[in-house]
Amino acid sequence: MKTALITGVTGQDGSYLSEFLLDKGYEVHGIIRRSSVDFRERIAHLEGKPHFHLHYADMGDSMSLVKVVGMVRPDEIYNLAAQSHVQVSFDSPEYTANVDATGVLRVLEAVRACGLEKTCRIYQASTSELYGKVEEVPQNEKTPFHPYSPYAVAKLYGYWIVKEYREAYGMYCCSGILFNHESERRGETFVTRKITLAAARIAQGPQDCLYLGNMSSLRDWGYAKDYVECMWMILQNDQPDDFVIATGVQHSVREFAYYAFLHAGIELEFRGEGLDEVGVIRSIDTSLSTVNCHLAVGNIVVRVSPDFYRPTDVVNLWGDPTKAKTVLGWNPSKTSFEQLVKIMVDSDMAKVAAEGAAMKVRTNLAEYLEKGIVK
Ligand code: NAP
Ligand code: F7E
Repeated sequence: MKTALITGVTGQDGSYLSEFLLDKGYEVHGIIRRSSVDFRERIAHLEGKPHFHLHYADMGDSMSLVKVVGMVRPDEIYNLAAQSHVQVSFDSPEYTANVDATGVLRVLEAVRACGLEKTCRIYQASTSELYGKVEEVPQNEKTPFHPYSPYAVAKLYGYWIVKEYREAYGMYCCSGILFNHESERRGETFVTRKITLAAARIAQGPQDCLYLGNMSSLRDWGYAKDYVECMWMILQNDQPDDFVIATGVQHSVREFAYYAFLHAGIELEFRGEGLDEVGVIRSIDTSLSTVNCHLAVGNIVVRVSPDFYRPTDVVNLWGDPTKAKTVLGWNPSKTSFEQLVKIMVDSDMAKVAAEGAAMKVRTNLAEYLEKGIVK
């Protein structure tokens, strides 16, 4: 039985990768922190399972990493832990560098300190943000990097230190240069999830308007569940190497919003430009029982806020997954853009409906308590 150690196990990718590796028969160990940014709900269903184990450690604490690596002695490490929000990296650049850049070095050194450099394979979660202010479209493994945020600069260090340890010490360590990948487990402040949650809330009532930043930004969005398979495939390859993981299809934030709202029963029309751009309701699918009856054609439900503009924004990401397809046999077209939007909206429609039902129960209970109907 193979043993894997996952940093960032509580995150979107860590949770899917844990499920994937458990299904493959791995013993899975994950690193968690005392204070999680997101609640541990993504892995709650795995906790207590026989081959799933959690350990406290932190990417900023070498000693804790050495201890866990020494105890687990993994065959494979998936280094997914990061301060992963690009906009946040402008507010906390030093913290981002410590976790996303030096953190990678700490993992590599932990493996060496434990004498596992000849046996342990390491996957590093690299990113399309390395292409940043892009110098070529679409981007592949040979496209020059031009990082365009503190996050990207930190991740560039991670990419190069992995390459360096591969060449200097003959370690089996690789970077997956992943383009944006989303899911129903995506953090709620990333643009896709922010949109699908808002579309569900606006359709069902509890929200009036969604505020976005640059809607013209272009991304190559894939499904996280498909991408974790490729992370594993990268570590099963004969030779350690770096791979672009992407779908090869590009859409704007505006298009994502259009399809998400459409799936929630609201057709949008975008009017105006820049800060004055708005998303207006063109039509409503009244056959959907979930659509709130207070909505009307002509209502403005999307607006632009400068709060979500970035000091430098990456606006043209589009990946070329040919190498992963041909060398690893990975299928980049398993889940289409339309399917991805549908999966996310369906999940958020159900979540918002459940929140509404729970709220109703609480309100009724408060009323019954007040009237003395229940005690
Ligand atoms: P995510 O949901 O934000 O998860 C990040 C994970 O890192 C969480 O488990 C978090 O733990 C952990 N973490 C953060 N700081 C840590 C620290 N100091 N010590 C230990 N753990 C820490 O990210 P994701 O979307 O799954 O992405 C996984 C990785 O792929 C990240 O490295 C990200 O930068 C990279 N990436 C993501 C994408 C994408 O589109 N999703 C694309 C390219 C690359 P807590 O729960 O304790 O906060
Ligand atoms: O932004 C624009 C924003 O925050 C996408 C991380 O997983 O993928 C992710 O980073 C685009 C940007 O993801 C809003 O300006 C408009 O151009 O969803 P995002 P990201 O920055 O691409 C890469 C590959 C990673 O490696 C990262 O870890 O959408 N945008 N309006 C907005 N973005 C956000 N968050 N919120 C808005 O309101």
